[in-house]
Amino acid sequence: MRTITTKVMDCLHFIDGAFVPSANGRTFDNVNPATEDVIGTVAEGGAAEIDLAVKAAKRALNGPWKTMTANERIAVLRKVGDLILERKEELARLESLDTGKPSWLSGTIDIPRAAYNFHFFSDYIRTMTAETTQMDDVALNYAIRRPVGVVGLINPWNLPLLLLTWKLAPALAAGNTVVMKPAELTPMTATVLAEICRDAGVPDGVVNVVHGFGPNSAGSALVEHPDVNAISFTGETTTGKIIMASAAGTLKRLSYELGGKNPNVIFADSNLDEVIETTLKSSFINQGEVCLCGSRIYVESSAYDEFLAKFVARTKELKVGDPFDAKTKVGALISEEHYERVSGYIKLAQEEGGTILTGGKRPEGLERGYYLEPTIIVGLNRNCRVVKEEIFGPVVTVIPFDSEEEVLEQVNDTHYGLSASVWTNDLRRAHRVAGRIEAGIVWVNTWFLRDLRTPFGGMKQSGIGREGGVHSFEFYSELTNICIKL
Ligand code: NAD
Ligand code: 6OD
Repeated sequence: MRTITTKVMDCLHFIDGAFVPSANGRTFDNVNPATEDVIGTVAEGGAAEIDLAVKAAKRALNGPWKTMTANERIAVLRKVGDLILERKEELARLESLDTGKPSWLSGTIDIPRAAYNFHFFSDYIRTMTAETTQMDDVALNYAIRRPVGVVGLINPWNLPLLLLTWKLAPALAAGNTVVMKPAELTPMTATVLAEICRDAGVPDGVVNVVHGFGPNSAGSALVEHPDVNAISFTGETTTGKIIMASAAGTLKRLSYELGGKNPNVIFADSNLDEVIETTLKSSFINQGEVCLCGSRIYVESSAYDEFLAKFVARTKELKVGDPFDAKTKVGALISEEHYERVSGYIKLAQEEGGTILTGGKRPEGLERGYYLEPTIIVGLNRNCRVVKEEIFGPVVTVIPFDSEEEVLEQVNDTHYGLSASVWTNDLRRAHRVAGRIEAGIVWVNTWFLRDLRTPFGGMKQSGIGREGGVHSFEFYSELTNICIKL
């Protein structure tokens, strides 16, 4: 039984320009994962609230949002970005209270990037050109873009505002109206975002937020609603499969950013000190709760011992603890359930014959909160579940390899295909290996370096479609080709 000890905020739905409770008054608790305190209540939406929100979004498609000029829409979207920056400190605090991530991380990555998503996509509108095709002197074709309609945005808890705005900004830039279903574990910044959209001049009904759970709740009601034209979903691969089945009845357009089990491939000729500093981030930033984190680390045998010695030593130096301590590098995991799941994989690693070189347990002195030490495991092979399955926590496996062929075979032996990073100073090898890895994103000698114009997404069971730049507009718009006989 938890009690409210530090009230932060209660979260209501935002429907048709107003903050409202659920019709039946139901709420659920919002827990701070770093303290296990209840910090507020959240309105628990269901089919009724989704229906109200979708009706409002449908009406708004033909309201002032439709008649706004492109310049007016650009100004509104820029203003959303500006207001996110104006409220950066508050949003960073809320994001860390909701997720357990270090507040310096929210303040330097999550929130600025949320603002940039709006600035980027509002600027992008100006670069859009219509596709034209001329057929000798017989016909001229041109394709006009129009909004898809009402779009449902369903999000995970790991980068709540960053990922919500990564969808919302292009959806609005393309003229759609939206119903967002934030993750139930992280409702606060989405609620503030709704207020920011209103304050920036987004007309009523264009942006709606319905809180609640996934299955048999707000999430599934959004997916099944006949007046929702598209769903953009980021979350687990297994959830993606369920959503695809329930979206089939209304044949919805789907965009999927799903799970991963991303490899880092480190050749002996790379600059090991640089590799280690970046690998610390790609392994443990955000408690390893980033879909792009590299959790399978392959190191060329001749560099394996040196890499491991340095990597383990640097990992032991990472401070785990209070998200509001500026020295903290690893905060708390998102929930008790997730803590148990990740801990279960650490136990499994030992049963599968692995050796834990560092970490694997709750840090001493941190009895409350879902804290787990960054964990490095060796001695596992490609068939172990710990090497195959997404753990989504501060846990990595390190495996030696002897040849390019051998490592590529292991790297691609997975049903995931989100991202990878390759470390080498051999230019030809960099191109060769990067081109053969089955992943939507391959970084060479870096990690998580993002240019928002580039295609973002996964192959195999890590996703369907791409987001970013024109790719986002492809998803969030419908094309009509007009053919004129000359
Ligand atoms: P999740 O799939 O459990 O939940 C994601 C969202 O889907 C939540 O809002 C949830 O309420 C909703 N949902 C759950 N069941 C639903 C249903 N039946 N119908 C409709 N909505 C439903 O994922 P999570 O635990 O919140 O997030 C972690 C996962 O997200 C990891 O697998 C991670 O790799 C993935 N992820 C992927 C990316 C990417 O860009 N590829 C980015 C971030 C996270
Ligand atoms: O940087 C991005 O645009 C992005 N979508 C990051 C996703 C991270 C996953 O956890």
